[in-house]
Amino acid sequence: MNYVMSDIHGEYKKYLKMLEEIDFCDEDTLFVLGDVVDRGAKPMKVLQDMMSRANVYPLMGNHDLVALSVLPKINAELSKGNEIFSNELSEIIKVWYEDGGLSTIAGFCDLDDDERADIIDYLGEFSLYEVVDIEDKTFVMVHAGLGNYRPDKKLREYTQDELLFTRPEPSRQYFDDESVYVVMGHTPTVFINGKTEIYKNGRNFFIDCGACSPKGKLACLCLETFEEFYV
Ligand SMILES: [Mn+2]
Repeated sequence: MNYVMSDIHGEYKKYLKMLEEIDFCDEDTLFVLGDVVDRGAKPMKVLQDMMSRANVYPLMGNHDLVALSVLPKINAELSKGNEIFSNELSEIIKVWYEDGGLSTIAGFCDLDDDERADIIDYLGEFSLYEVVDIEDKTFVMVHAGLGNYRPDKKLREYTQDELLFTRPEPSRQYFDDESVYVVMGHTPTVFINGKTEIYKNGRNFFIDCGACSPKGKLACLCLETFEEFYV
């Protein structure tokens, strides 16, 4: 089976519980639609688990993109034995802190040299979108949506900003072909319809159910059956 989760945001316990809930096995595939890091307590543990599994495909979220740009700078200071707050990095780190970066930075600083290098390499492998054909349907998966959508625009022509930071109109349908579905995270469903459940509108699925908020849930969608799972 093919499964999709999004916006895990460091919620390691919920992530592991969800893998149990869906009986995730080597024959299955899991797509993680970005924002693995920040906010929740253990983003490094989530990343390390994901990278240990060949059947987990990571997609980039806006928070992961920040991590990929800043962690190499922090790593360079740590490798030299320097304090990370005692140089020009401190201003960048402060901005990231204010957007939930504390657990990512703290967890990263606790890792050894090899583990830090692995995290940076892994973040560098995150793709901007994935397309998968399942039976008679095609699923386009992307963290935030297809910003500035045009029917004739190829997926590879979208910018990082358009794919990772956009807030799409939920009812906006993409692609004339009615077998093409779009699965997105980034915009918590509670902001769309007030519910912490997967929000479906036509051929759009919004699956960020706010795993890192007190009343939120981690959601998982099975692409074969459209079955929904929550922890
Ligand atoms: Mn996001």
